[in-house]
This record gives sequence, C-alpha cells and structure tokens, in this order.
Amino acid sequence: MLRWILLILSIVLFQNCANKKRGVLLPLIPLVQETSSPSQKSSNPSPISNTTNDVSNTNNNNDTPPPPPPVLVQFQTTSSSATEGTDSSVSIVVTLSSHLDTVVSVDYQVSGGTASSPSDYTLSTTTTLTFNPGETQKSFTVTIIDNVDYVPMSRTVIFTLTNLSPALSLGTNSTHTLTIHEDINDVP
Ligand SMILES: [Ca+2]
Ligand SMILES: [Ca+2]
Repeated sequence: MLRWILLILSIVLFQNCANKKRGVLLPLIPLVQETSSPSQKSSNPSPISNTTNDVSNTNNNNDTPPPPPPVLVQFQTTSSSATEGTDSSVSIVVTLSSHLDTVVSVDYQVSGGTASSPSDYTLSTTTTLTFNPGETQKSFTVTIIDNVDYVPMSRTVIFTLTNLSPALSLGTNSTHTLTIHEDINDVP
C-alpha cells in the first residue's frame, strides 16, 4: 500500500514538474514570436516612411508656379505736340509690356487740359483700344482743327487710360499731355 502511495506521489510530482517546465517553456514561444515580429516591423516601415518623404517632396516640387508679372498698359510717351495749321493730326501710342494670348482692351479719355473740342481738336467716337492676341501696340488719332481764332498761348489735352481688362495693370506712363501750338496765320 505504501508503495502505491509513493508511486502516485511520484507521478503527481513528475506531472507538476512537467507542467512547471511547460509553463516556463510555453511563454517562450510568444516571446520569440514577439521578438521576431518587431524586427520585421522595424525593417518594413522604413520604405513607408521614405514613401511619405517622397510624397512630401513630390508635393513641394508640384507647388504651383508663381503667377506671371502683370502686363502693364501705358502711353508710349507722356507728351506730344502739334501745330495748328501745320499738323492735321497726331497719333498717340498705347503699349502693352508683353503680348497676351487673349484679347484685352483699354479705353482712353480726356481728363483735362485747356484745349476745346471740337474747336481745337476732335477724337474718334470709338475710344476703346483692343489688343488682339500677340499685339503689344495700338494708337488713336487726334485730329487738329485749323480754326481762325487766335489764342496767345498753346492749348493742352490731357489723356488718361481707364476700363482696363482684368489681365492689365496701369503702367508708369498713365497720362499723356498733347500740346497744340497756335497757328501763326491766325495772329491778328
Ligand atoms: Ca488756323
Ligand atoms: Ca487758331
């Protein structure tokens, strides 16, 4: 009977020892797996981070280019002159700083001066200058009137530009002064 008891105790002790060993060994498996998986994770993420960097770099490279400088519209010169009785007309030139691919326009108008219309000068009824694609220069004509009145001084006509197309900006030569000298034949 004692032998049976000792035998059973031995079996129980052996199983406990075996269970304890399993208890130690079994956790080794997940530990090994966890140890190996981070190394795999650490080796794989690098391309991802590089890809992210590449994307950011690509975004920087694809930034929209800066807008082109504005196209300036202005008078070619700020002044001109004509003599009544000698010059029948004067051509005043308006320019663009560079050509465009679209049609743009600007209006010219009289904004001041001492000359009178129609006794001293006349203008075309159309005061819009239209620049077709590729054009950078337009002009308008001022007709000088040969009257019989004598004015002991020169007269002026001041022109300005208005109603610019959105693609245009006003340049430095934003006004033009035409001086009309008196006709010596009108001197009394
Ligand atoms: Ca005259
Ligand atoms: Ca006159």
